[in-house]
Amino acid sequence: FHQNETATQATSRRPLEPCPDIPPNLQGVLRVEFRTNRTLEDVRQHVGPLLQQGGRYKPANCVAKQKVAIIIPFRNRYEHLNHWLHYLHPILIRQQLDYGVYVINQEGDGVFNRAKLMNIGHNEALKEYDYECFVFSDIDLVPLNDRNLYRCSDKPRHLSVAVDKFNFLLPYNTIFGGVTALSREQFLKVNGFSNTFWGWGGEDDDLYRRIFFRGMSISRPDSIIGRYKMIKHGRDVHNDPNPHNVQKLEETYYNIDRDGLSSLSYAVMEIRKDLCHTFITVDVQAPA
Ligand code: UDH
Repeated sequence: FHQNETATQATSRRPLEPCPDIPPNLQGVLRVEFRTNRTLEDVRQHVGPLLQQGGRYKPANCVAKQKVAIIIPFRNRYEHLNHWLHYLHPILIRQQLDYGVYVINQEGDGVFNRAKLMNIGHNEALKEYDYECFVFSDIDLVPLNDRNLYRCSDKPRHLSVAVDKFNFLLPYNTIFGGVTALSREQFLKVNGFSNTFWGWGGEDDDLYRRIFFRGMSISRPDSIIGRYKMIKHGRDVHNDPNPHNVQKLEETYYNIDRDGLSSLSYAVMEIRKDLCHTFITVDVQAPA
């Protein structure tokens, strides 16, 4: 390097190398507990210094393999959110991702619509950055192994394969709920989630069918890497199991092109940038 220039200055001029395929600082098995009371302020102090406003991060010393938007469907689970942020940010940072965390908050007390919130998260995140990969995650699932990479692969990927609540077993073979990762292309190919699964159940199975009908299959980590701990909670209000959703699974093939990203309609009420996440409150136009 030139005279009067320090080694650090010289390094900062050089274009960054791509990050290694396998992040070097992973820890493997993690200790996770939800008994500690965690406030958002605790989380801000714990992980905030590493983040940029809106829950954004990218590695300083290499170019991340992927740009990943984490989309979380949300209503009234603030305690869970604090646990999730507390555990996930350090993991995602060790995984060397260029990522942002988007919490999509359903306004009001109409019937909940998890899938539509995912579609909205996809669209809103893309307005901010050219994300290539979308990880759709429930708020109450924390991985127990940081080798479970929050990245996309050549197939839509199911990440939460061994959840403690289900004795670390897949409840059924085609399950595609909890935490999933789809590239932008994969998500477009299936026209996103259906927007019409109101209340609990079915929307994840519908997405699995869409993937299958578009000629793709899914991948999963093994059941050691894919272990998760779920935060215990009771059933939410305004999200009862909807018996119509079972019938709707017969209709995936007919609805895939007309019900999804192509027909998505909603109103953004507020976008709030916290240090640890972007919190987007939306009107999903729930049926009266
Ligand atoms: N969600 C909310 N608020 C709600 C409902 C759902 O934030 O009122 C989100 C949250 O990210 C949650 C996800 O949507 O993790 C899925 O919610 P769910 O109720 O479908 O699934 P979960 O696994 O609970 O959280 C299943 C019913 C648990 C009953 C437990 C009785 N012991």
